[in-house]
Amino acid sequence: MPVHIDIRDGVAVLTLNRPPVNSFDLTLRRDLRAALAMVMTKPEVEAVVLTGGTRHFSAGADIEEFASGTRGGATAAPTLPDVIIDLDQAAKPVVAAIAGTCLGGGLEVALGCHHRVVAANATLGLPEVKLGILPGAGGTQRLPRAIGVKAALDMILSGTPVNGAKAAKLGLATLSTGDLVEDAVAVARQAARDGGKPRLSLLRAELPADAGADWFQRQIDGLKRPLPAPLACIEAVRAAVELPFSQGLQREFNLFRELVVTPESKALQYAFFAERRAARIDGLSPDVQPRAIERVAVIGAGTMGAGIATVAVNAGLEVILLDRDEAGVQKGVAGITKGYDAAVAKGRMDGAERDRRLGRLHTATDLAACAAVNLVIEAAFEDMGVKQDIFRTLDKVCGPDTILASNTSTLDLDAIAAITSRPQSVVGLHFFSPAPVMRLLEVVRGAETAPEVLATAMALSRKLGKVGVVAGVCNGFIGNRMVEEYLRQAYFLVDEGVLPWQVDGALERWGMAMGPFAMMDLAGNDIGRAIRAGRKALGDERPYSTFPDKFCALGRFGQKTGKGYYQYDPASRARETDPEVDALAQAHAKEVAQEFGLSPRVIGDEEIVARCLLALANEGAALLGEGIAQRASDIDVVYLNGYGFPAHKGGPMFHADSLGLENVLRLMEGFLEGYQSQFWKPAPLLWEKASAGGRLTA
Ligand code: TC6
Repeated sequence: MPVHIDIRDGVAVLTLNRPPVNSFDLTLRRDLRAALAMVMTKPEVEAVVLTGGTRHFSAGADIEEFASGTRGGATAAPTLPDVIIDLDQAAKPVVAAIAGTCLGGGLEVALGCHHRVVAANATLGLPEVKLGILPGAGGTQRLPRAIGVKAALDMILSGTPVNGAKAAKLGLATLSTGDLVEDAVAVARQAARDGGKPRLSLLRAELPADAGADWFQRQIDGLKRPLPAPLACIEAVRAAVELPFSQGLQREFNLFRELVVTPESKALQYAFFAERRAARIDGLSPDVQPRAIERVAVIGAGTMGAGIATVAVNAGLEVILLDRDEAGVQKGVAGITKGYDAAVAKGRMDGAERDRRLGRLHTATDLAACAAVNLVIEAAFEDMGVKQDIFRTLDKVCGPDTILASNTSTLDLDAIAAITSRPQSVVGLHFFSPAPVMRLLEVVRGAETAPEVLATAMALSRKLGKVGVVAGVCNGFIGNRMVEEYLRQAYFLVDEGVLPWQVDGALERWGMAMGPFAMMDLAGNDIGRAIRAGRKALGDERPYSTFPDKFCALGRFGQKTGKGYYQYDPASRARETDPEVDALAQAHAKEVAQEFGLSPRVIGDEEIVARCLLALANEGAALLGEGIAQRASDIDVVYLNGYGFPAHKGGPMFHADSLGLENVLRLMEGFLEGYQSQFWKPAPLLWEKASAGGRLTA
């Protein structure tokens, strides 16, 4: 039964039971409405408690319904606002008992109840803005009435949840100190006796007197990006202040209906499911179980190794950090400790927790220390010889069940695996820098990687709080192989006279977190040079702009040298354009124009964006055709979580689909008439899908 009813001494306890997360699909909405109506008619019931079990009170509206329009969609009656009005207007008090996640429509249901009792570790929030919508079931009307307009708008615009203890502090709920449901039953009985607190719908939402008449306008002006959802959130909260409750509610639902079909919301809904799909390994038998990982060794205590060790320690694992000598190891440990100290100083962690985490961090300088761990992650220098030496030794010293992983970003994992007697136990774990911050983890499946090892790596990525994406072996795997084509176009644009900051500006205005030149300044231009040299050494003779190498020769490696394609303020690291770079780029473009006989032309934002983004999608289609990526949506997950692609555009593959693949081909044909036209050869899969009127992400 989606709603379980238990009547205890005059209080009906309704338990939502719609696995996996109690999302309010049409069935649950109907069932809750019916259960509520039924208990209201029972004379022996004087009050109601609504709960959802320990893991999920509710994850909100069923996103699948509005993504696919299935099962009648979110607007099929009874809608969630209809059910919440039933709760709000119930003749007997209704108390929400909240444990686990209480998100979106789940919190809106709780706000429709007359009182809320919450477990300290519950998670309450209105994350709708992250799906390009707004809380459309009364959240923008009731939350300001519960905790004040400013705090409410903060929660609604950020989408960031709070825990139960914080919710109690905000006045959103009463903290349970014992058994949650028993506490809620006690509150319900009391409310039946004294009428309880007034319903939120009867209160007013008011701004503090000192907020100023233009407060809402200032919130709009302060938005990082004026996307439809945050704008509508502000408008709906404004309606809560300015309109009677029922009119505010109507305004909110109308805005919800408009938002749920916007391209931004469609892209964000797609991204939500894409991330969950990425966790699935195609063709893996359900009998394959991941191994338990409790002890990990990380080889290499540089920035990457120390970052990976931090991630593993944070996830509760015992970690041995290794480097060639004690000085190297201690440098890594000092960096990790500094990070924790900063967290303590900022009040994000207490000292005891820091000490517990550091207590899980051990060090060694001899690979023999890896003998008894479940997993070794090698994060040594990016050189095949160095890595093969390490794996040869690991093969000898590690127990037979130890999984051997490499963090290589470009090298051939199969060649590393082949040096061992257990290639089936070798897998790639490609973390992105800085490892504690970046969510993406490419899990590289070698030719011999055993299904159980792959499943373990994917389960580990979840435990580490990362989004794992399976990739096959090729130079650069998914993310970096595609980024090479993106960068190639960016440099070709400079060849044709576009300045680096103009390329970045166009892509950043489009939505990329950082343009390609700023990105290379962050990653290190010398790293880019080494990657290009590595590809050349592997026989890649395709033309490449000479601009980045000329640029590197000047020692302008990027942020780490204070100068790259921009100049950087040493203290704040703020970037500024540099006239020297403009002069270099212009001189370079002049040389290219002479060499290739190019006539000067103006290249605008539209062409810059199209060339860079379609280069990504085309290479993505090639990867998909070669089976390097399991599905197009996995490629989008890589770009959304590792390369600053704007979530509201869905990812490079979704973007190509949004343009229409026929249009994509037409654009590419147009580029065929331009400079370095050989790079506009559409991937076979792109042709295939476009001619069939299909999509890459279908
Ligand atoms: C809203 O409420 C609007 C209201 C206004 C209406 C008018 N719907 O993430 P997991 C599925 S908007 C449908 O792997 P976790 C998920 O796809 C909503 N399905 O688990 C997956 O399915 P699979 C606002 C959902 O423990 C399975 O459940 N709410 C929904 O790591 C397990 O999910 C949110 O934005 C849903 N709402 O994390 C919350 N939620 O197994 C969205 C989950 O077939 N949800 N599924 O792949 C979450 O943030 C997380 O799922 C979680 C659980 C924290 C609830």
